[in-house]
Amino acid sequence: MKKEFKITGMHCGSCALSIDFDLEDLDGIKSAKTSYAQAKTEIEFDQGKVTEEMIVQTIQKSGYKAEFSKPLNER
Ligand SMILES: [Cu+2]
Repeated sequence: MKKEFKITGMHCGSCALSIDFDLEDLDGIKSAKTSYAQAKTEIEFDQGKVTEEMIVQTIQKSGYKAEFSKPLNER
C-alpha cells in the first residue's frame, strides 16, 4: 500500500534524501519519496512487514517529526 506522511523539521533537500535512505533500509518498504519542498513523504510499503508506527518512528529517529496522512490511490 502507498501512504503519504507529513514531515516537519526538514531544512534542506539533503534532509529529504537522508529520510529516504533510512526508510528504504527498513524491511517492507518498497519505496520512499520524500519531498523537502512539500514537507511530505510518499511511502510504498508492505503492511505485513512494516507498520505505520514503525515508519513514523524511523523518521523520528532520523531527527524529524512525522504524522500520519492520507492513503494514496494505487496504480
Ligand atoms: Cu537538511
